[in-house]
Amino acid sequence: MSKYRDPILKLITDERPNYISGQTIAEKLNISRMTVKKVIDQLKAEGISIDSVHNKGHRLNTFPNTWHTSIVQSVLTHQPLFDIIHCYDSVASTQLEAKHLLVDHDEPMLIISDTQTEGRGRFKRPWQSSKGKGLWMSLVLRPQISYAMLTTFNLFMSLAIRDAIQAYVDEDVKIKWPNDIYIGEKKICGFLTEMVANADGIEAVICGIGININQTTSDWDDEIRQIATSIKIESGQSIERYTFLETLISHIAKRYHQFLTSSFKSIKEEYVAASNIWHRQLRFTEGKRQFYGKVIEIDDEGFLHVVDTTGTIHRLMSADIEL
Ligand code: BT5
Repeated sequence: MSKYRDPILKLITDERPNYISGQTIAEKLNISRMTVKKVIDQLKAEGISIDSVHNKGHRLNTFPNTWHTSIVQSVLTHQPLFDIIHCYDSVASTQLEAKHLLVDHDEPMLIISDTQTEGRGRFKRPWQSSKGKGLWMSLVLRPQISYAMLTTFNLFMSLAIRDAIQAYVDEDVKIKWPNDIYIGEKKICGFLTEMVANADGIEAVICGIGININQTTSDWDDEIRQIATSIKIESGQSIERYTFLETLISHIAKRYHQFLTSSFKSIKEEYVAASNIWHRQLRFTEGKRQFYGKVIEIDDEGFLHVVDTTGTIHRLMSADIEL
C-alpha cells in the first residue's frame, strides 16, 4: 500500500464537497501527478467512491461504509479532545487496543474498529459488535483530576451519548444509570469507563462506547434480539456513520468541558429528566448482593438512593439494574 494513500484520502476528504485537482494534491505532498493518479485508482479499487472529472479533479462522493483513519481525521478536524486517531477493520476489543497504545503515547486518542472479536461489557460480559453496523470506540482522555471526581464522569458521558442519539430518533432516548442508553425497554448503547492510575493519581481514563447504529434484528443472536435496538430500527433509516460520529464527538466535547469545569449538580436536573429508572420496582445487583427496590433520588455526587422492599435505604455508586 502506498504511503501516500492516507494523506491523499485526507486531502480529498478535507475538500469535500468540492473537487481538488491532481496538480494541487501533487504540489501539497511534493509528489508526481502520476503517483496521485495511481493512488486514487487504488482507493477506487478499494471501493471508496471518488468522482474524477477532467479539468476539475477528484471529489469524495459519499463516505464509505468502513472506517478510515484519514477520513475520521478530516471529519473531526475541529474537535478539541484528541490528536491521535486509529481506525481498524477488526480488533479483539478497542478497550484492549487503547490500553496497549496508551503505554507509548501521552496524548489523548480515539480508537475505532469496524468489528470486535472480543468486545466486552462490564465484568467481561460479551458485547456483540456486528461488522460495519455500529460504532465501537474507545476514547483515551488524560484529565488532571482526583479519583473522587471521576465518579461523575459517566453521568456527563451518558448525557452526551443520549443527546447524540436523540438527534436521530423521535422516540425518547433515556439513560439507565449508570452506563446504559435505552429506547423504551431496549438497549441501544452500553459504555464503560476504566482508568489507569499510578501513585501520583489518574494517568488515563478509557471510555469504551458501543452504539448500535445500522443493525436490523437479524444481526443479533436470539438473546440480544430480545433486549437490543439500533438507530436504524428506531428511525427506519440507514445512518451515515461518519456524520453520526461527528455529532457524538461534539456532544462529548461539550459534556467533557462541563465535567472538568462544573459539578454534577449543574446538570442534575437534566440528568434526572433523561433517566428511565423512576417510579418502578427494579432489581439491583451490587456485587453478590441482590435486592428489589425503588429509586428515591440521585444525589449531588451522582450516587443513587434506593429504598428496598424492607424499607432499608441503599446509597449506590454503581450497580446492575434490571428494568
Ligand atoms: C456495557 O456493559 O453495556 C458496556 C459495553 C461497552 C462496549 C464497548 S464497544 C467499544 C469498547 N470495546 C469493548 O470491548 N467494549 C467497549 P454491560 O452493562 O455489562 O452490558 C453487557 C450486556 O449487554 C451483555 O451481557 C448483553 O446482555 C448486552 N449486549 C451485548 N451486546 C449488545 C449489543 N450490541 N446491544 C445491546 N445489548 C448488548
